[in-house]
Amino acid sequence: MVVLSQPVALDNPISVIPTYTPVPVFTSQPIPVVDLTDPEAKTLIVKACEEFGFFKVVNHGVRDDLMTRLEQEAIRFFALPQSLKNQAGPPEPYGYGSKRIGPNGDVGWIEYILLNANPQLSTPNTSDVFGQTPQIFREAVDEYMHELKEVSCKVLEMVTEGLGIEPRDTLSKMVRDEKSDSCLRLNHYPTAEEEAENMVKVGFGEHTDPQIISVLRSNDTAGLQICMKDGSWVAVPPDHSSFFINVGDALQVMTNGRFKSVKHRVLADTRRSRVSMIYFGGPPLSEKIAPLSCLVPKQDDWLYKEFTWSQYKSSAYKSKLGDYRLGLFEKQ
Ligand code: GA4
Repeated sequence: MVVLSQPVALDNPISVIPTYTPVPVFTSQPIPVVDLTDPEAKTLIVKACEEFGFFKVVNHGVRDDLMTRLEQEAIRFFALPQSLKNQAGPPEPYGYGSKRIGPNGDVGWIEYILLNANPQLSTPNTSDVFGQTPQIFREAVDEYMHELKEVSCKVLEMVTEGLGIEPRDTLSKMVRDEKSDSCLRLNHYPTAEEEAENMVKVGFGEHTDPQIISVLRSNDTAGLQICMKDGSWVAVPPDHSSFFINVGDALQVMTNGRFKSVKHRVLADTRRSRVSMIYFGGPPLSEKIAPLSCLVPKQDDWLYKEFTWSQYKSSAYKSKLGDYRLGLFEKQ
């Protein structure tokens, strides 16, 4: 496993990071695990998306060395002097960010790089900072994104099959589209001292992901928690060789609320730093998002108004992390 050799402090003049009390990890935790080679996988995925909006995937077919290669590139970047890293920021929304998340005052114990799947949409500065090894970094990113797009599409095709939707690429074609607005987030959560007894810093505050699907891979440091339907939080035991899949807001809308966009958050660890890489599969900006008519034929039964992904994205960027973003698009 790759670890940062030296603890990195976040050198950004924001002192107040919110804190939470960590949730105990339950040994009999209920998070579903789906083996993608299991003939029953599509049924299990639909069930997990309905009950949790979240599940772990094993036997996904992505080579371990591809994941560790990108992780090593990320670690190499995060270990650079702050002044160099800052040259790849601020994130608008793509590029390097430290402590500040989004444009509306959210903060967390985190530094990150956000990249669009389309390299032309990422900040020019990002490539400058990777100046010493730009091809190596970009190759690792491109290869990883290519594989993760495949995993996302495979899962989305299992979703459509499990729901009995035809054609089976109804959802995956939005992510496969060359104009798909997908992105990759590389996160580094440095270790954090306990603030007061049992209180740790919040790495990434609670939120749902706006896109269709998110695929997360992390090192073996804990921190991710998901919110259950009853409002309780469950700690997700880390597993560097598996992927964790989230239902995003757009998929909640397209299934008319049958699938839940899962609320989740990350707490800093007191002993080890966490590195995660998340692929967000999004539709093209001009794509219309609405409940799928094959699932909900009568528009009167739609819980959401139709919107374009571009409209949803700009509305999301006007919101705070913890806001309920779909509220604006619900039918009265
Ligand atoms: C949450 C999911 C993704 O990480 C992200 C985030 C984005 C950002 O960090 O720039 C947002 C957040 C995320 C939702 C609300 C807005 C936008 C920060 C924020 C406060 C890249 C995304 O697409 O939406």
